[in-house]
Amino acid sequence: MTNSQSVPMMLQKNTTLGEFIIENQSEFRYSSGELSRLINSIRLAAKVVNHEVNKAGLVDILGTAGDTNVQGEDQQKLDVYANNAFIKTLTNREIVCGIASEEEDNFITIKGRNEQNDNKYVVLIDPLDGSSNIDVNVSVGTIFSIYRRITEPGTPVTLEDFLQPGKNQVAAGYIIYGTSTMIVYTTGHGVNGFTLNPAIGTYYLSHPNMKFPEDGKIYSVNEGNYVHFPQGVKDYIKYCQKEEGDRPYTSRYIGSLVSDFHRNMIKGGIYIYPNTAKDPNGKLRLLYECNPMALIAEQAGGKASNGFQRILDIQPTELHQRTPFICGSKHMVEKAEGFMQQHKPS
Ligand code: P6P
Repeated sequence: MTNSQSVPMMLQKNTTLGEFIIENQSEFRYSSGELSRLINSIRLAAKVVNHEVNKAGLVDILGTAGDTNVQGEDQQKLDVYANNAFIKTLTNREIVCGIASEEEDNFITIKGRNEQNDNKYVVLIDPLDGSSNIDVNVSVGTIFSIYRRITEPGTPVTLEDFLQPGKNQVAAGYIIYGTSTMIVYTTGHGVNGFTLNPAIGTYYLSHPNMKFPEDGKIYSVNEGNYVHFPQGVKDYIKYCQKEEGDRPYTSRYIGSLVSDFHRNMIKGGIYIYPNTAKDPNGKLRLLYECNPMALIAEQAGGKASNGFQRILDIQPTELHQRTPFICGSKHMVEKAEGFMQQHKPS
């Protein structure tokens, strides 16, 4: 039993998210309190969305909103609800100068009280990832990514503020609306997970200092697309399935990135969404899915690449650009990269 005196307050499991943010404020090099207020606003929005997600089956909020997003995907009503909830909450806190969302064609400029662009942070979100699972009651999630703006405060926010490589993120995290609702995030000093006590609406530090096991026995990939995968990915999948040593591995694929990632981070595993002939850059979006998950993975000792390049080093060129994504236990990602690099595209 760990003596509670030996564990810093900020990692004691009865710590609330609010106490943790205050305890960690001094760690953040821009410790002006704005990032803390920003994380707090995400915490509030997550509670609002959680309430709707958890009763989705009870009210007429299922089904599509009758519209499609910039990705050409049917917008689920909860997608729209979640998008609006996060935008509203982030707008009200006078901290953010711009928001980019999977559900918005272009970024949104947010002006401060004095109608100036004085706020320092931009936020990129996938408000409800895995939303195709909503109607079948499978876990979904929110993914967020936070940068300091590049342009001068007081000047209009520009696309340049959003098209930063993932290594520039000052914070990233996800909310998983599963059997319990959790917020998992990093500000560059490790990864911590907080579980919501719905009875009192408070998040408690339930998973301090989360670490990706270096090895694992779970691989997550949509094998329905196998015939369209690059040869290196096919070779890695066959490696996972071969009766040899600690293999075959177990195949687990929920169809919800946040859920597959979260399980793999706790148990050890690898998630792969490769490019195919139909989707030459894969399906997942670099800015508000892969970059935040890659930062969390690396902060927890894992790895994330496109098979050839570290995700966090990719210089974005478009807001909704996609990338092949391999992420998880360090040794598993390295093994998959080895197979892929035997068939490096010319
Ligand atoms: P497929 C959900 O739409 C998502 O972006 C991820 O959450 C998930 O892992 C993936 O796409 C599922 O895609 O093509 O396997 O259904």
